[in-house]
Amino acid sequence: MKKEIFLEGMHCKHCAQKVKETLENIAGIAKVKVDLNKQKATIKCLESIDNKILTEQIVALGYNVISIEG
Ligand SMILES: [Cu+2]
Repeated sequence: MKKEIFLEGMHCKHCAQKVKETLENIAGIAKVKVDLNKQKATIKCLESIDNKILTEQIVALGYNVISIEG
């Protein structure tokens, strides 16, 4: 299962890395790719993950979630 998370507020490589690490730590997420230029995180999940959880984790870091697709 693949999901695309469209974000707002990542300014540099460190932001992207923080988002990547946070998403990687969520149980059920197998692979995370963060594209800083596109402000997008692509995740591969092994099980269904509630979008609310993804949003909460990202907002807690200080970034906004515009939408989640997939
Ligand atoms: Cu940054």
